[in-house]
Amino acid sequence: MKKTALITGATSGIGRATANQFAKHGINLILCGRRQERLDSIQKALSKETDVHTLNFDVRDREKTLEAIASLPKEFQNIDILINNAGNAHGLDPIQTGDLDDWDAMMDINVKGLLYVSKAVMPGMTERKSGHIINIGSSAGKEVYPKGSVYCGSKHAVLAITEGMRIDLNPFGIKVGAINPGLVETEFSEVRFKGDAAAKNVYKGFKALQAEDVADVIYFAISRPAHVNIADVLMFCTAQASSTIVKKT
Ligand code: NDP
Ligand code: 8X3
Repeated sequence: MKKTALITGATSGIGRATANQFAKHGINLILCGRRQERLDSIQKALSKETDVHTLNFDVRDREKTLEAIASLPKEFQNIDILINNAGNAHGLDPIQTGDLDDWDAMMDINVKGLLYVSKAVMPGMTERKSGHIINIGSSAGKEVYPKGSVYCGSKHAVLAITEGMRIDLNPFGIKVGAINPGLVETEFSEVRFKGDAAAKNVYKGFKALQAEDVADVIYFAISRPAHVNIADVLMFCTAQASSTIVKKT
């Protein structure tokens, strides 16, 4: 029987590449994001390969998140796979001059948004005693770099929540894991630097991970046999050794 996956942040980058990869393998898709035009065009493209439903909501909005997922038509209600991917960095500032709106955005989207979406999806999984949740963490969830304290804090929280989910959902046979990439060339830096030219330099002088590289690993994780759970993956491009060490030409 075809599986159904809900992917947050499916309008761009890692989420969109994951949607493409899942569609190729005939997985039914619930694609989430705030940019309706993109949701429509991705739905149009992927509907040739699988069944696609879109949900437009901001993961910061608790009520809208719960309502959107509760509104799913019957054929999309049994969610087998949840990819908690929506998120971004906002700003790159020392803690003493950090912007409060940036801090709110990172904590509200990366941490609380992930919790709200999970809250809506987990009851079906616990009832059916099956499911697979993958949280997109980051290398920033495993180490802290200068000017990244709040983004890194949000991703450390994602990893702690992932471990907690794996423990609490263990009696239900639900798989939980985290995929933690380093630098991935997506719209991430445009968002972090708010469209500033600095974004263009982030991936210059080396070959960063591409969204498709991360999507490959996500698909690998969800396609393992029932008894195998990929609990935690740290992946870098070859040029990157840590958050602060990148070999550039
Ligand atoms: P992109 O900016 O390309 O994609 C981010 C996605 O998140 C978009 O689809 C966006 O959709 C969605 N999103 C952002 N804010 C909200 C919100 N408030 N409500 C709903 N959806 C939202 O970045 P990436 O693909 O790189 O990022 C995806 C994940 O990967 C994030 O969690 C990020 O932290 C993580 N990551 C990224 C790395 C990188 O270097 N790029 C490395 C490690 C981890 P829309 O705007 O339509 O709502
Ligand atoms: C994204 C990777 O190093 O820009 O999570 O924080 S980094």
